Amino acid sequence: MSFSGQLFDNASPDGSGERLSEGAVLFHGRLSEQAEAILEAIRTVEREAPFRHLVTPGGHRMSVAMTSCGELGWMTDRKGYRYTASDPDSERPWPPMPTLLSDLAGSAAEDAGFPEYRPDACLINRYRPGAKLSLHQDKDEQDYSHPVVSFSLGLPATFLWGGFRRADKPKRLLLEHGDVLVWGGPDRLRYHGILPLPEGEHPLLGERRINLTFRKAG
Ligand code: MD6
Ligand code: FE
Repeated sequence: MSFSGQLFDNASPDGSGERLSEGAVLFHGRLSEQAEAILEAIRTVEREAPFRHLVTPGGHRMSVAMTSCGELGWMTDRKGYRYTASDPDSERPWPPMPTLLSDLAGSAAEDAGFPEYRPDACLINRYRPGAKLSLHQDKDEQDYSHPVVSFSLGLPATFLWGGFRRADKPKRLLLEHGDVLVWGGPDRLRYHGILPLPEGEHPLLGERRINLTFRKAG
């Protein structure tokens, strides 16, 4: 039947996700069972590397608070966006990436069609109501052949899924607690962002949304 081909095209290689385009798959609620263990892993990271509001090269304080774990951490200041091997606040290496996190990211990447994914950087974003992330490309990594894997926890947020030019009108997508988004291949350099987080109270996270993005940066 005519629609069966379409259903097939919209599934991820392992059938459990929704294919958004050629290189992008959304797995709804994939992390629901592991959410508390993931939050515990984040607490171990933030004890060593607390969340902080970074400053963009243009001098704006970001509304999203960030920290990192893994061999490399993403940061920005007046000098620009980059990855560093140590936390500039403590001058110590970034905390190691908890195995639970790298394993979950690796298996999601595999189910989306990117086997053998070994992220070396995990950026952790914390949103309170009103916090947003303007349209951007993830392009501070060395090699764009590796996908980005993103975990969402807590309050739902509207994700802007754009094109390859900043001016391309983005689609809107709701990212909810437990969702995993994997994107790479031909979609790797799409513009994307997060609309201001609406007020709300999540049973596990309260007035917060946490997003983790895994990359192979070095
Ligand atoms: C966020 N995410 O969801 C921000 N980047 O809070 C990102 O910037 C992002 O979700 C690359 C790939 C997936 C993402
Ligand atoms: Fe991004």
